[in-house]
Amino acid sequence: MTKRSKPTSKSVAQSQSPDAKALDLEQNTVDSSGQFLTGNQGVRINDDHNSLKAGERGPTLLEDFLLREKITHFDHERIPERVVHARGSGAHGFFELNESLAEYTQAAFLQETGKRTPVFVRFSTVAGSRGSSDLARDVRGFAIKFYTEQGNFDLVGNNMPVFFIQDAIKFPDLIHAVKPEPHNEIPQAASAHDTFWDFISHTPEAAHMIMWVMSDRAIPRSFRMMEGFGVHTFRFINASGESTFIKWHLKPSLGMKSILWDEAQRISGCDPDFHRRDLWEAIESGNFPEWEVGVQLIPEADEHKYDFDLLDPTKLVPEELVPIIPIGRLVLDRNPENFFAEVEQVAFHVGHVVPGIDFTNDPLLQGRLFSYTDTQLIRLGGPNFHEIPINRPIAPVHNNQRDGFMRQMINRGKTAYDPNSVGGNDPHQAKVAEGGFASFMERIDSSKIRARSKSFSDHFSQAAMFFRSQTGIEQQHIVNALRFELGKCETPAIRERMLYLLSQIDMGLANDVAAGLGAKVPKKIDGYLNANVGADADPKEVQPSKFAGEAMDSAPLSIIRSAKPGMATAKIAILLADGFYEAAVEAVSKAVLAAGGQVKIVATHAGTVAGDHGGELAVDFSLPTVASVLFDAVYVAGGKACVQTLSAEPRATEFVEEAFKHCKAIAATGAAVEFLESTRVATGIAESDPAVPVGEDDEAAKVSKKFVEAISQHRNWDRELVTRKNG
Ligand code: HDE
Repeated sequence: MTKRSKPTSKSVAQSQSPDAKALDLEQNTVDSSGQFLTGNQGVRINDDHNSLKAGERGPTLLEDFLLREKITHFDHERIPERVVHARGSGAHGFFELNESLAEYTQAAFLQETGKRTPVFVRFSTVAGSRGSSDLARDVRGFAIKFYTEQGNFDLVGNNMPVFFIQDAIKFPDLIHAVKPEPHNEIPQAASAHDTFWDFISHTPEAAHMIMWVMSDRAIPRSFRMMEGFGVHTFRFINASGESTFIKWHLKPSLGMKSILWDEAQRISGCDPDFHRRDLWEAIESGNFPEWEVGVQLIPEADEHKYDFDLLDPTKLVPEELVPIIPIGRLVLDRNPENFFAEVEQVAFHVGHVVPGIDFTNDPLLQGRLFSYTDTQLIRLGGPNFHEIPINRPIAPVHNNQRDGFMRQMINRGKTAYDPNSVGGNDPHQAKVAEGGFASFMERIDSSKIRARSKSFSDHFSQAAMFFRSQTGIEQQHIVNALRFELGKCETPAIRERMLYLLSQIDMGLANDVAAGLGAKVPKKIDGYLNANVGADADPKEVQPSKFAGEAMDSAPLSIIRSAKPGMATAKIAILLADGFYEAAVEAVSKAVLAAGGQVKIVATHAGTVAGDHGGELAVDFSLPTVASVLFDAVYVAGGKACVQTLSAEPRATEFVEEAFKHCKAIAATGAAVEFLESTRVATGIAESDPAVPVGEDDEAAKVSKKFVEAISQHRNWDRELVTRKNG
C-alpha cells in the first residue's frame, strides 16, 4: 500500500542521525509487491490490456478514464533537462568531520569531530544532453547536498578548481558556444567545433581553464577517481563574527586516474554509461567511494597578499602557498532507489548555505546566486521544489510562504504573514545566538561600475603554471587534445587566434599544436587582448593581459606526479575460451582479488566455459559485447584448445592490441604467450615491458605478482611515444 506522506518536518527534524534523510525518503517510497494495480485515485484495475471500445471492432470511448489517465501521465513524464549538467549520476552517503573548524565557522556540522552529516552527491558532465555519453571531454560537476540540522548546505562544485569566465554575464555566451550549433544541432556533448573555440579565442580569461579541460582531468577513469573543488573563494564566519576566506577541496582515496582520449571515444560507443555504471556497481558491491575533504584557509588580512585576486574564479590558490587542511571524509554508501525521483529532481543551489558559511564578491558566484533558484522554477515546475523528498531539509521549515504548484505542506492556522498577533507572531525570527543566519558585514564603499577589476587581468601566469607542472606525457596529451579539438574547427581564423592565445601560455605548446594543424603561430593578433570591455571603453585604459614569462611549479596539478600506486577496485579481464588452463587462471584470479581488484571472465561465447580439467566458469561478458577499453588490464589464459580458439577470433587480437596501445598491463601464461607474440603485443614481450609479464603455465604465481605490480602503477606510460620532456 502507498505510504501516505505525513507532515514530516517536525518528526524528521528531531532525528539528527545520518540516517535521517533515509527515513525522510522512505516515507515517500512505495513497494508494490503483492499489491493490486490501481489508478491514481486508488480504484483497482480489472483490465490493463484493453481500452474501452464500442463493440469488439468499434472505436475507443472518450469515457475510458483509465486509458486517459494512463496516457496523460505518460505524455507528461519528461521534465526539462538541466540547461547545463544535464547528464549526471548520484548517490547518498555521509560526511564525517575529523577536524573541528569551530575556530573559523559557526556551521554546526563543522564543530564536533566524529559528527556525521547525511549527503546526496550528483556528478555530471556539462555540455551534453541527458542521454549523452559519460565520456565527453568536459568538466565534471561535483555537487554535494549536506543535510545539516541548521538547514541544507550545497557545495555545487566541479572536478576542476577554476572556471572559463570571470563574470556571470558571460555564462549564457559560453554555454551557447559549447552546446550543439543552433542551425544543425551538431555536435552533441563535444567542445570540438567552431563556435566553442571562436568564443574561447576571443576570451583570454579562459586560458587557464582551457589547460585543465584539454588535460586528462577532463576524461576521468571514474567519478570515484577525480578531485572536487568549490572553485570560488567562500567565507567562514565564526561565533565572534570574524571572517576567514576558504576554498573547498576533495581528494579521492583511490587516487586520481584518467583514461586516454582514444579510449574515451571507444567507450562512448561500447558503454556510454561507463561512469554511471562504475559508480552504481562500486556502491552495490560495497566498495564505497570516498574522498578526503579539505579546506584552504586564508585570513581576512591576507586578502591582497597574492599576485592574483581571491575573487577571480579563473585562479586557484596553489597548495604550496596555502596548504590544504584535511577536515573529514565524504563517503557514498547508498544508491538511489529511483533515479528520476532523486538524481533528476535534486535541486542544488550555491545559495543554500547555513550560518557560518557566506559568499564573497566573486562576480561569477554572485551571478550563480541568482541562477540556481531561477532554473529550478522552470525545471521542476514551480516554487515548491524544496518539498520534493530529495530536496527536503532535515531541519524544520516554517514560514509564511504559501500555495503554488504542487504544494505538499498543509500549513495550519489562519496567518500567513509577519508580523501578526492573531497567530502569536509565529513563526518568529531567530537571533544569531539562536542560529539565525546573518551575512558577513563586509564594508562596501564604492561607485557603481560595469567593469572588470584590474586585479583580474593576468590570464596567462596560472595557465602556464598548470602546463609546466605537467609531466611530458601529460603535456603531450594536452597538445593532442588541442590538435583534435582545433582540428575539428572549420574556420582557419579561429585556429589562428587560438594558436596566438596558446603562444601567450607557452610558445613550445603553441608550436607543437600548430605543427599538428599544419599552421604557423601568428606573431600578433590585432585587438583581441582587449576583450571584456564595453563599447565605450578607452583602449588605453584597458590593461592588456600579461604573462610575466615565469611560472611556478606545482606538483599537485599533475595527475601523474601526484599518483598513488594501488589497484583497489581495478577491473581485470581474464580472456579465455573452452579448454583454458585452470590452475593458472585460478592463481591469477587469486592474486588480483587479494590486491583488491575485480576479475571479469571474458570469453568467446556467453554462458559458461569449460577448463582443461573439467572445471566450469560463468562468463561475465562475451567478446562481441565488450572491448578492452572497459577494463584496466588483461590476462590471457593458456591451454591449447583455448588459445587455438582465441587465435581464430579477430576480436581477441583486437582486445589485447588495444589494451597494449592504451598502456595497460597484459599478462599471459603457457600457450597464450604465443598468441600474444602473434599480435602487436609482441613488441612488449621482446622489449621486456614490465607491464607485459609472461611465463609458462606453472609460473602463474610469478607472473601474477608482476601483473599486480604493473596494474598498481595504472599504466605503463613509457609505451606511449613521448615527444615532450617536462618543462
Ligand atoms: Fe552551474 N548551473 N552555473 N556552475 N552548476 C547549473 O543549475 C550557472 C558554475 C554546477 O548536479 C544549473 O540546477 C551559472 C560554476 C554544477 O544538479 C544552472 C554560472 C560551477 C551543476 C547553473 C555557473 C558550477 C550546475 C543548471 C556562472 C563550479 C549541476 C541546472 C555564473 C563551481 C548541479 C541547475 C546538479 C548547474 C548556472 C557556473 C557547477 C543553470 C549562471 C563556476 C555542479 O542554474
